[in-house]
Amino acid sequence: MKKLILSAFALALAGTGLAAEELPAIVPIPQKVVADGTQTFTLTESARISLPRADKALRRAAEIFARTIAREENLQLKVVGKSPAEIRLAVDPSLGEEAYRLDIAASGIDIRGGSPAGLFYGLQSLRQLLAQYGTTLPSLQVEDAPSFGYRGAMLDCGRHFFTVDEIKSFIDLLALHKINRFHWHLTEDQGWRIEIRRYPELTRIGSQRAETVLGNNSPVYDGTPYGGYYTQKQVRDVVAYAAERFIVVVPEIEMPGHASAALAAYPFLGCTGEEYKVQTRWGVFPEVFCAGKESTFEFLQNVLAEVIELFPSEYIHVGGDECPKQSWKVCPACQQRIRDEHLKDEHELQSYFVLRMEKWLNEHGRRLIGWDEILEGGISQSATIMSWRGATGGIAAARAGNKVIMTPNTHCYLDYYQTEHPEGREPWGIGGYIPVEKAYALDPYDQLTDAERPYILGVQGNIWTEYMGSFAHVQHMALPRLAALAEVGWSYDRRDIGDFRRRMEHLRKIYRMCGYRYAPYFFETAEAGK
Ligand code: TNX
Repeated sequence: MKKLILSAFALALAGTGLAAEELPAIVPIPQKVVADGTQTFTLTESARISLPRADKALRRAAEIFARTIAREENLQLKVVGKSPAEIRLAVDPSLGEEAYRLDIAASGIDIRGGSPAGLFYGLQSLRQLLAQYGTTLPSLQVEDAPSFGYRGAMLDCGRHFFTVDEIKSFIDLLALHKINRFHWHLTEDQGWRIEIRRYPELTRIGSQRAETVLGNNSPVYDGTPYGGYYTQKQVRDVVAYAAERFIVVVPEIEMPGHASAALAAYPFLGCTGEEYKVQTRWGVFPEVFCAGKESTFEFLQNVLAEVIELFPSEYIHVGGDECPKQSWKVCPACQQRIRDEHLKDEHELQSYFVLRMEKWLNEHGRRLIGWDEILEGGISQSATIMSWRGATGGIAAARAGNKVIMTPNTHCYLDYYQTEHPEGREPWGIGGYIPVEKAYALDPYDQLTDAERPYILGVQGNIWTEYMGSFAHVQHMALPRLAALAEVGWSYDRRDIGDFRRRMEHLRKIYRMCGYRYAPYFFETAEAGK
């Protein structure tokens, strides 16, 4: 039997003139939608988009929208300087920075944004309405603004390399979901992926591995060399592409752990200076940057100096996770550093390491983000924590007055399986089980008091790619769970899984039109429940 599940949100709209199945279906759910459905407006082939002023960012946003709509709706919208036009854009500074209002009436479509970013989000909502209704839209009004300022997604390009075109496609996918941060994980044990001019061996040697282990660290290897990296020109291109979609690229340069590839390129960076290799298996490795020698800090600061030239992001991620301390324990230079700096142990040595990097970043006008391990041994007040080992680190950091991005592996790890019995059904994953419903249920404020809440900047989904050799696989893992996390970040206090299901049926049309390889499981459970 077909059962229609209506949320409180949908019920509130049900009396407004549109049948339940015709209610607007925007993901993430807007703050407020009023759909009277008494009138319609039809976008025709000759429709125009007008701009309030000669704003370059806005013009680009309108052009990107027009190009998207040409592909998805087969309409050739024209971007014109000013009215008359059918789609009218305006900046309204009385609205919040990322907020927008969308008004569809018989006389046309008006979108006001608090900034060009807000307008871009209004256009994304219009794009979704066009996919839902086609070119004849019902009259409606949307008022919308995000819950969190940081809505992120991380892609690990260290374990597997993705081309610039694939990265751009990933950015498109984030833009569709109103995600505004792309955390680009660029260095790993298995590959260094960003050109650093001063240190050419990082990419000549560090971006290549001899082969790759098969399966989940089986004894067998594929025997095939693997590698790739982004030139600085390509990085600039990606950063600009993201900026046009109001996405800030947050680069991650891992230290002091996950450093095998850097050490393979420049062995003096390790404690023993012995021969290191770019890893061909997955896991955590004892080859880490030496925290004793000054030359390590000099090297990393020179690397970051190039990184901050490439990335305008206020935040720079320096990793800090999973750094085994065994080499520091037996390294004379590291032990000397512990004595000289009156540190208690190797954990405090890691803090010393991170604090030094933070000081350097701050002096250069940037802020540091690190994984929650950087809490061990003490951190400065100004560091931002990415909480991944559950929410525990994030909660402790918020209580200590540090800013936090919630990305707990209980809800945000998109490399985990999406079904309970994945064998023979899902492509290879790392393990675990995070269905869409689980990601959707993330509460970034869990256990926090009202006073502690402001320390939570937002949420992020993480795509670690040990087991994802292709971009199709990345999409399969990202979608539709990224939509669930986007709704946590944008619509924290107005979520409803039943209504999310209804709306996802429409967003799925865009996934299909864009050729995204989304996972089908969430949609299958909905069908089975009917
Ligand atoms: C932990 S999350 C890691 C990654 C792995 C991931 C696999 C984090 C900061 N470190 O290096 O790829 O688990 O799920």
